[in-house]
Amino acid sequence: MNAPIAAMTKLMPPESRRVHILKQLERKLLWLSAWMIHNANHIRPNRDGLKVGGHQASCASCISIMAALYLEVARPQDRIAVKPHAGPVFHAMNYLFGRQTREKMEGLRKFGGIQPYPSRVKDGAEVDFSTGSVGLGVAMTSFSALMADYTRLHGLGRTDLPPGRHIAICGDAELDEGNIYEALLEGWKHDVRNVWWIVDYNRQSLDSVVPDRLFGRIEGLFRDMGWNCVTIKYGRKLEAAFAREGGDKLRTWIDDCPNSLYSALTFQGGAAWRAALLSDLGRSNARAIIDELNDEELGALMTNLGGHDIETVIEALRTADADGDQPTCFIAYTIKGMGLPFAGHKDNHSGLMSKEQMEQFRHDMGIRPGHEWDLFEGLDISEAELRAFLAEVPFGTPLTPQGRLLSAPAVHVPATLPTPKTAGRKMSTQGGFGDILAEIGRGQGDLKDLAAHIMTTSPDVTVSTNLGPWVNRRGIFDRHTRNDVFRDSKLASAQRWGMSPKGQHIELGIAEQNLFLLLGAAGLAPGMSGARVLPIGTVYDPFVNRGLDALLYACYQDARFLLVSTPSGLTLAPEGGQHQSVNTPLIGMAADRLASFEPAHVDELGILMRHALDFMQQPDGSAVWLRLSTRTLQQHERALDPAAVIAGAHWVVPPSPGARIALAYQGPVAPEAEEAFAVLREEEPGAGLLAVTSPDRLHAGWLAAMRARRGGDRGAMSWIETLLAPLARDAAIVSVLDGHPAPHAWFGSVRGQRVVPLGPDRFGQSGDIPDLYREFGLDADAVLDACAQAMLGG
Ligand SMILES: Cc1ncc(C[n+]2csc(CCOP(=O)(O)OP(=O)(O)O)c2C)c(N)n1
Ligand SMILES: [Mg+2]
Repeated sequence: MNAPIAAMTKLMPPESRRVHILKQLERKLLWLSAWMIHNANHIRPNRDGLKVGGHQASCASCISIMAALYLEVARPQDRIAVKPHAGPVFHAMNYLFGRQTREKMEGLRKFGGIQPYPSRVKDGAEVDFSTGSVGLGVAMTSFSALMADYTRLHGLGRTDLPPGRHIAICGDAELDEGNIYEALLEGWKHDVRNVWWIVDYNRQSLDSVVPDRLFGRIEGLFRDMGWNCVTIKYGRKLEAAFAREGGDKLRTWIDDCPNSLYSALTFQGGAAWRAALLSDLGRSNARAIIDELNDEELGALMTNLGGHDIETVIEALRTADADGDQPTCFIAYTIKGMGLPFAGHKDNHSGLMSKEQMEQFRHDMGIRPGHEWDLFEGLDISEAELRAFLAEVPFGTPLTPQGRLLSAPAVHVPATLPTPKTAGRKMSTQGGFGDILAEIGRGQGDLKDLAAHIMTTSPDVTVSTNLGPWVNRRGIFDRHTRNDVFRDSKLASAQRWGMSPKGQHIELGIAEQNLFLLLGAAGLAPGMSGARVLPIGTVYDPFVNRGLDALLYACYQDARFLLVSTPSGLTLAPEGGQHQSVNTPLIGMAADRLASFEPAHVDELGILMRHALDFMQQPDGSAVWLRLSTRTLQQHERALDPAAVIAGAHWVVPPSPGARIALAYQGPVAPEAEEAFAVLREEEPGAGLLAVTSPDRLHAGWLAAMRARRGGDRGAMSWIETLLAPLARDAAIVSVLDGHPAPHAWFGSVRGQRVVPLGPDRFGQSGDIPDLYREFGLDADAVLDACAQAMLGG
């Protein structure tokens, strides 16, 4: 550093010195984020000719917001979701704190490098929330705040750590996502607190500049939902200009300036600003403010928005911090691409600086070639002073000696769960689920601890998915105790819905995305709060589709929970229409970090519920999904091998060696399969009957075995291969499920056998089960026809 400048700046009073250092660090963050993307696109060898990509403009837009938050206001216990396209700024910030490596940053968007969008699982413990599918990370903070209250009020987790805020830095276009408003409404119902959303209001999305006056509407929405709303519109330079004579006219001019014109002028620079301003204000007393500035200064003044003025941002955040725990939305006006050559250009979302532009930028930033990654390059402060500053940043202190990712010991799950006595009875899997959970809810003996850690939730289908008996025992969660008026008035109801901080069920409104966001937040409780929560969420099976992106988002973050979707398929017959689900078994197979099952009988269900509660706690486990039904089936007295049920299938009637046919069923169509099987056996005494509990697990096991064999482990064998081994090489398999038939179609590839898979590929008819099973080819006749077809090779 230039010695006289250093001496001069050191003489500044402490507060201005502090601001000076912050501004230097903003430069560093701007440089590193842009360079990281440039390096990935223009410096690293490119093997496939594909554009690597990155979002330099999105990063530039939120530099001051992130610097203010991370370097001044945030505390280690705060949990922060960073808008997806600012991932590089986030990584650069961690680089400042010594929590990110140069190698990783050089590998941005490369295999094994850091992800384009912050990822909990892939980028490591510094990432509190993954982001990428816009809107979800923002809403997630509201649910994680709710969970933080839940775990604290239940005495779960780290009581030694102070409560933090749950903060989202979000793009303005994220507020177009409907899930944001669903979450706002739900948050209001639950009186969430300690949530901050800081909107990077650059008035640009991907394609274009957003309409004017939109924010008046959005601000109103936040206020209506009980949020505090703070607009950070202008920076200090502009405020000072407004305070001068004629300044009011300048303010009115900017306030009235359409977003697209403001963006275009920003891109064009000082001369364009002057022309536009003089044409409107040239004859007014605002002219003096304009005339005394050269073009560069005028451009700087006109783009001095609040979101780029770190002092203004810090002041706004600190004021809200002092105001308490009310949810707060900050609307920070910014310019997309601020400080970069394409600032304000409407097409800049995916724009990358050219090599020439980057060269100029490097020069302007005072970075010598070969020193691009050096932390202290190009700054007018000494390394020692910078290090001393960073050492004092509150967020720079690790949350715990182990870092930000907390953990919680596993809760013991007894070897068997209290499964209802079913001998000689008819029962549905949904009924069995409710009964088992209600028994756990008694909290007797070795179930006490397990019961205390379970948290249930449902989007307004608590009663109709059979969570009622559990809720009656464990109560509804609310930060405030609220009596059940019906109960107090002695009005008859099967539901006892008193609410208290000790309740263990979180009742949600209908929005399914909220269910999955809450399951996601609850499923991350060990890492976030050091609390073991065993979340169980229920939903109607078809409406998994409604929340699907949020479900996949929860799994992508490796959240651990049990999803119970019921009722499902055509089997909920008279409901018809969109209540019938056809595609969900396929989703269960294709979703990563989600093990899905569909038991037919309650003994299988008991095994799978036990497995789920255990598996979701294992380091190499995952979330679990059970697809259930309201159809009551005759239950069997039998001894099951739990390992087979968990691995995905078991022989109800094992085939004879060399058998020419087997019948496989999944879920509530078991009686039709059994009926057809009885007839089939008269012709084919060696035939086998297979109960499939999880095409997902069978398929995953098969893929794994094939991979292992390709890798040299010649003896690797999957469960489906073992199961099908007794059948003749040219045997036929007829399969049936109440869902799209594709999840079974691959059985034929395992050993080259013929499969006739049955299952609806259409939906939408009301009717009773006999009608619908006949119409969609699931009844015993259809199964027998398929057997004949399969045997004949048709
Ligand atoms: C659910 C979803 N839809 C679409 C996209 C593609 N996309 C990525 S960024 C973006 C616009 C983002 O604009 P904004 O949130 O304002 O961010 P910024 O201007 O700060 O880059 C879109 C449409 C996405 N990532 N996720
Ligand atoms: Mg934007």
